[in-house]
Amino acid sequence: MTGPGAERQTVFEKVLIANRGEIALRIHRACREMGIKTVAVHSTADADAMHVRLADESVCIGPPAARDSYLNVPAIVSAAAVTGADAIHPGVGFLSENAAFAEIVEAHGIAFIGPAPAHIEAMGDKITAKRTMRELGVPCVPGSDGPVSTLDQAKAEAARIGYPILIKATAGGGGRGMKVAEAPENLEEAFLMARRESAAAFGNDAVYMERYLDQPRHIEVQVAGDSHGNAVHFGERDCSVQRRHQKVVEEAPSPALNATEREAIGKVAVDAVTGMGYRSLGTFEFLYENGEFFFIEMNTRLQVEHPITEAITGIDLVRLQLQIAAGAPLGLRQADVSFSGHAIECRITAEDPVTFQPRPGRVTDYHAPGGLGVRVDSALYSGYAVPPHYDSLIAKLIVHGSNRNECLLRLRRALDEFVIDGLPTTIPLHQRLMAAPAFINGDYSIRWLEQDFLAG
Ligand code: MV4
Repeated sequence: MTGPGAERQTVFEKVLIANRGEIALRIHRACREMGIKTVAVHSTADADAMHVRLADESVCIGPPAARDSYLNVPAIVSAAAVTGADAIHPGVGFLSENAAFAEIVEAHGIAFIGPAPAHIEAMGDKITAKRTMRELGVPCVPGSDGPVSTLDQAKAEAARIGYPILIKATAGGGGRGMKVAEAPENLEEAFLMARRESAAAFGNDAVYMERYLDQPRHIEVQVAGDSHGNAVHFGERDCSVQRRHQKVVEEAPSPALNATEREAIGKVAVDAVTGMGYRSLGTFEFLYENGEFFFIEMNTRLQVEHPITEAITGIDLVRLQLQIAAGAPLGLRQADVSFSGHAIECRITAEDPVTFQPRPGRVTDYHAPGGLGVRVDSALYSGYAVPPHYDSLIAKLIVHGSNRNECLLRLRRALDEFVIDGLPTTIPLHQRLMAAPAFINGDYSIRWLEQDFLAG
């Protein structure tokens, strides 16, 4: 499962960053600190982007629409070939979990900074992912052990699993193609709707069934495995504060777990990484309810919320990801990973803070907060025009404190200092969230933001 040249070198000379915005900047920073040259690729809408300015070289790969630029595989691979990049970092979103892209990159003798294509593909198919995990001893949500293709089969499975039932797309993720059946009389409609939505969204109408968990928390475990059989975990993140499957706030550690649960879930994830021979950073997503963990999905990429894990462990995860992709051993054992304090990330988007309508525009004035324990990952600057073509995330505010309360006090202070003028942002939403009793008490589920906080 090692990439080309894995044994030959310990670090890359030049990395092409196949992404944009704050994450492209984050990857550039890791490369620069490692003495690695960077190539920025960008659409015509991103010619003035911060990562383009900072990179050693840049290549325009197409017009604004992502499908013509950041998803344009021939343009990206050509840019790598022309600039002599020896590796491509896909960032998050876009091509980061596209197994065919990883394969094409490697076929061109360029290292893909991520896992083996076979692992991306296996985890991209949610039934294969669950089956793999179940065989490795990872607890999964009770459900069908494979696709459910007929209504009769769905009825039989539902009777066995018990209601309420959730029907999910095999090709899914992000909540599309998901339908709940509360009782037997709702099953037919839910089954047919889930299949129809899955076919429309993914070109694949295969679905599977699970027991529906009503008020779980979304808790994910950050792991890393190398090409020498070593694996560690970096603890968990609680990402339950979501709206329409978009994370809004994340924190580490989860306020819901005790030390025993934390250790247990970390061990489960590490054993699965070792069992799979998985190489790279990865994240195991679990639903947690009534003291029980259930695996739902594995992400085979760097995640947007990785900085909170960096804050509590002091480890540069992007540097580690680059080293692993170059074939280096992890260089740390589980006992070397120590956890300190508490971290919270607020995702700030260029959206109306009440309606969540995207509001791109020009930043007329910008001032980022600072001070002890405050990190801002953002590609914004005064005068920058946020383009309308992409995700509305414009800044991540990551605050670390020696305990959760100190972290909260510091986060409120940092939010009050943050100035982004010229366009509406979700900073006021975060200010209200950080004053909400349920958040302060750590007492929230995946339903809380939409059903209580925003509804009430
Ligand atoms: C679930 C669930 C309840 N029960 N599975 C949402 C997208 C996909 N990643 C999995 N998702 C869910 N799976 C069972 N058996 C509830 C969700 C879910 C959710 C999960 C994590 C974070 C936010 C969520 C919001 C709505 C639904």
